[in-house]
This record gives sequence, C-alpha cells and structure tokens, in this order.
Amino acid sequence: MNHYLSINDLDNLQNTVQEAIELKKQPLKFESLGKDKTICLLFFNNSLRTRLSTQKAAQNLGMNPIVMNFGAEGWQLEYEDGVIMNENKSEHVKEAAEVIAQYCDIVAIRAFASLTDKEKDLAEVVLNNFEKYAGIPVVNMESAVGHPLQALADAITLEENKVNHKPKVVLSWAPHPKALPHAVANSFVEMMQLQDADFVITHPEGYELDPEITKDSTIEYDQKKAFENADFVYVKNWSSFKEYGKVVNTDSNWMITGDKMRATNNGKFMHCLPVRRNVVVADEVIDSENSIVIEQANNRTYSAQIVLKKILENM
Ligand code: SN0
Repeated sequence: MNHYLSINDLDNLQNTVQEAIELKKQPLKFESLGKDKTICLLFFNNSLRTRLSTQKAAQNLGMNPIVMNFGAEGWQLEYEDGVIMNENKSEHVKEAAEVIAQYCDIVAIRAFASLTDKEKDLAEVVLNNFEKYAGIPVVNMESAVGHPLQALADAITLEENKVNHKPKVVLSWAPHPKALPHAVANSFVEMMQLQDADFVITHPEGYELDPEITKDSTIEYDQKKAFENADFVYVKNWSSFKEYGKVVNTDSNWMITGDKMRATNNGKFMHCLPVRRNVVVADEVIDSENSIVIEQANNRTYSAQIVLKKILENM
C-alpha cells in the first residue's frame, strides 16, 4: 500500500483485520521494520486517541515520530494556485509539503471538514494537495470526508466482539450541541459495506449522509425499529449534509438510553470518542458492561500499526 486515504485503499479488509489481531498479540514483532524511518504527524485539529495511538504504532514498528500541531503553530497555508498571497496565508502548500517531505518518510495528516464550504470539503483539498506535492506516502488521520483509521479500529473491534456470524449493526445518529463532521460516520458506512452484516443507519429526517457514500445501505428513520435485534449500536453525531454543516435537530429523544439498549439483542455500545455524556449517551449505557468504547480506542494502535506496516513494506 502506498497511501491510506480511505478504507478502500486496503486490498482486503477481512485479511487486514486478522493481521491486526495477530499484531495485537505481539506488537513488537516488527520493531526493526521502521528503523531509520521517520513519520511526521500534522494536526490541523485537536486529537487525543489519534495522536497518541499513531505515535505508539510508529514506535512499535521502530519508527521515529515527529508531531506538529500545525493548526495552532504552523503557518497558515494557501492551497489555491496562482493567488497573490498578500493576505493572511503565509506559505503555499507546494513548499510546505515538499519541505515536510525532506524530514520524513511518511506524512500523516488530520484536517477536519470546514463544514462551511461543501465543495472544498468534498474535494479533500488539504489531503490531496499534500499527496500531490509531498511525493511520499500520506496517511489520513481524519480528513474532511473520512476517518479510515477509526473505521479499521472499529472493524477490528466488531470482529473481536461478534457472537453471530452475521451480526446486526446499527449506526445511530444522536444529538449534539455543535455541528460535527461526517467523516467518522462516512468511513464507518464504507467499512460496513465491505462486511457480511445486517447493517442499518438510523437518523432523523434531514440527516441523510452523502448518498454517494451510503449508496444502497438501509436507512430506517424509526430509531426504535432500527434497534430491534441489534448486536452492535454504533453511535455518532453529524451535522446535516443537505443543509451543509447545519444543526437542524437537537431532539434529546435520540439520545442513547438504557431502555433503548435493553430492547436490542444484548447489543454492544460503540462510539469513537470523545463523547458528550448525557447528551449523546446516558451514563448508564457508557458505564455498562456492554460498552466497548475503550476497546475501540485501544484498537486504534493496531489499526494504525497495520496500516504503517503495509506502507513500510511497500517502500
Ligand atoms: C470529531 C468528529 O469528527 O466528530 C472527532 C471524532 C474523532 N469530534 C468532535 O469534534 C467532538 C467535539 C466536541 O466538542 O464534542
């Protein structure tokens, strides 16, 4: 593998999940693979899990990670061609990306959706420009459109926790005070489309994700109906796609409660974190034995590690 920009960059999801589960048993087995290799992690947005687990994954492979909070400490970058740069942007991505590539062998980037400019967000301007000008492998640590490291960790967690051969997995929207990106939900949907599962998406009207991503996945507007027989309930808030970046519903009836979870098939609760307690999910649910959010976060290390391993093996 050269770049990891979307879950579809994996040649085989099922095999990759199995390889990650093996790696988890012996995380230091390939500690020489990344010797003398450097990875730059660039953060244009906040992070806890992604930042620490990706560093940890790189270190497990013997790599040297360099981390930069680009959003707070980097120069403001210009991405358009041919502009007169006499305003607030100090450096063009052409130089920035090429310079960064002098210092490292792989670059990993977090750059959330603006949620104001749909066209630019869908064009993945930051990620694609780095890919174009850095000339080294690029890893997506949550872009405008996707969060494939999270989706791979979710696939590992589903595999480890599934009881039925073909589980019912529900992706449920939940309320949130802020407008959040679609990336986590998008990549979860793309990942589920590669799985042998009964997959249902539930959200209020007006919260349809990009139809180019959901394709023919089942959408059920009745959350109660969607939860019937669910083995896994994956919860995430996102803002409206149609009314791009807007919060069009804050109905607290969509929060995940103990009563809703009791009506599932002893369903496991999943969330990528960070999560707003008692807005998105009731304490009773996230604190229950059926909550596997910490396992999901733990699997972020092995998701990043298998991805970096595949890139290193290809260098
Ligand atoms: C991000 C998102 O894409 O939804 C990152 C998730 C991995 N989440 C947030 O920005 C939550 C912020 C908040 O204030 O709750």
